[in-house]
Order: sequence, then structure tokens, then C-alpha cells
Amino acid sequence: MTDVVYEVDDGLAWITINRPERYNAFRGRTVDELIRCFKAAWVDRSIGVIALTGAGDRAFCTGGDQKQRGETGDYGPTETGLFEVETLHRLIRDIPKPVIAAVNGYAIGGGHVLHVICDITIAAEHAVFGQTGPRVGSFDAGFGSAYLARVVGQKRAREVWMFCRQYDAETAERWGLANAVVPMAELHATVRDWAGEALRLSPTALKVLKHSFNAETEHIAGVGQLAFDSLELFIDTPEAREGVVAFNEKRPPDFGRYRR
Ligand code: S0N
Repeated sequence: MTDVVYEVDDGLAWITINRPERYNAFRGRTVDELIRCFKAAWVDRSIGVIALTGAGDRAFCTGGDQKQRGETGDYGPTETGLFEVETLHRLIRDIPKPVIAAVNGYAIGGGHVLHVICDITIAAEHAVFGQTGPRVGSFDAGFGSAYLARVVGQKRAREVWMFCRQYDAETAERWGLANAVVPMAELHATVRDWAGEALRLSPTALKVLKHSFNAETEHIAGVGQLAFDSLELFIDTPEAREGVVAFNEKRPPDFGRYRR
């Protein structure tokens, strides 16, 4: 693997997105490797908890790689030819073990969606949360919006998407987006402690409980499919291109002409 590091530490699998020069943004290959890691953690009976994080202390994950998108119009080559971010979302929800997001910096765009889908979020004090899709010509109108609203409430979820602001870790904790906030130096040890607690519990009970929590929001998967269908159509439009070109030219986007 080139984009992701997989490590096992006494019942806890660490899955680390390792593209710090791109603020741990994901390309197609990154998503393929994340899927491989989650499947490895699923089948390994010695693993009881998974932690998802990013390399370094700047970013957890900043979503789709906008430089790659600017260069090739997509997220680059993949094993199957498909960009499988929806499969990754499904896997994080379905894997019958607690998944903890260890948010070590920016959790932005598709990276924010990843931490929202995880069962638990533990954030470093300097972590920053937010969505940027409407600024860069993309959206996650499935779990990224509808499930977010279940987590933080409708008004706050609409604020997150309709203004593309950034939120500090204290706000994320107050909103129920983060379970705990700790100094960066304590992030790994805190996740280790939480994992240790879960590892002492009945794996079957945890599995059934996780899936019972999922059941209540499972219909969002269907909405998500429609949303990704729409995104496929949107992504090649001049309006969406303006978002990605503006990001890469380091200027604000000009969407004025697309208002109707
Ligand atoms: C994170 C931000 C706010 C940090 O700002 P700051 O601190 O000012 O740093 P920068 O100088 O901006 O960044 C540092 C370096 O890192 C690079 N970089 C940062 N983010 C990305 C990125 N996402 N892709 C590629 N490179 C990134 C910067 O370019 C910079 O490098 P240098 O120094 O070389 O210029 C700020 O960086 C920010 O806003 N980043 C962009 C966040 C963003 O818009 N992400 C994408 C949001 N959309 C998605 O994630 C949707 C993708 C998706 O899920 C999807 C799913 C299914 C089907 C399709 C899609 C799809 O969208 O197509």
C-alpha cells in the first residue's frame, strides 16, 4: 500500500491515511486501500476496535483530492475502475466492531463525512471540522447530510452545508459531533484507552447494538445512491468545474452565472 498504513496494536487496528502533503485527501487508490484495511480488520478475530486517523498533525482527511481532480477530472485510477467511496462508507457502518475516528487536524469535505460515519469521534484540541462541497463543486447528499442532521440536528446540519464554515473542536464537542476532545499529544493514548474499554465487552453485544443503531438510519443509503447518481451528472458541469479550478488557482469561486 502507498496511501494508507495499517497497524495492529493488541486488539486495536490503526488505519492511517498517509498523504500528509495533500492534507490526507483521498484519491481512488486511497479509497481502495482503506477498503482493503477495513476488510482485513473485519476478518481478523484478534481485532475488536478500529481507529481511523490521518498522518501528521495537520489533517485527519480533507476529502477528495482536488489537485488530482483538477488534473484528470476524476480521482485517478482504481483497482476496479470504480471510485468506491460509497463502498467505504458502507463498510465503516457495517463492520461489526466499533470504529473510532481519531481526528488529528482538519476533517473537511469527504473527510468530515468519514468521521461523521464512524461510531465515535475523539478529536485533538486543534481539530477543525466542516464541509466545503458547495465551494468546490461537489456534495454528499446522503449520509454526509442526512445522517449529519441526525447527529447535530437539522438547523446545525443545514448551517454546516449552506455556509461551508469551519468549526473548532470545542464547538464540535458541544454539538455532539465529537465524543471527547484531548490535547494532540494525548490523542493516541486516549483512543487506546477507549479501545481497551470496548475490548473488555461482549463482541456479539457490540455487533448487534451497532447494527441496531444503523437500522434507524439505513434508509439514508438509498438516498445516498440517488445523491451519488446526481453527483456523477453534476461533476462534469461547468459549475462544478468552476469550484475545483478556483481551489487549484487559490481564488474564490464565481458561481454567480449559475444561479437560476
Ligand atoms: C483544509 C483546508 C481548509 C486547509 O487550509 P490551509 O490551512 O490554508 O492549507 P492549504 O494551503 O489550503 O492546504 C495545504 C496543502 O494541502 C493541499 N490540500 C488541502 N486539501 C486538499 C485536497 N482536498 N486535495 C488536494 N490537496 C489538498 C493544498 O492544496 C495545499 O497544498 P500546496 O501547499 O501544495 O498548495 C483547505 O486546504 C481546504 O479547503 N482544502 C480543500 C477541502 C475540500 O474542498 N475537499 C473536497 C470536498 N469534497 C469532497 O471531499 C467530495 C469528494 C467525494 O466525497 C465524492 C464522493 C463520491 C463521488 C464523487 C465525489 C466527488 O466529489 O467527486
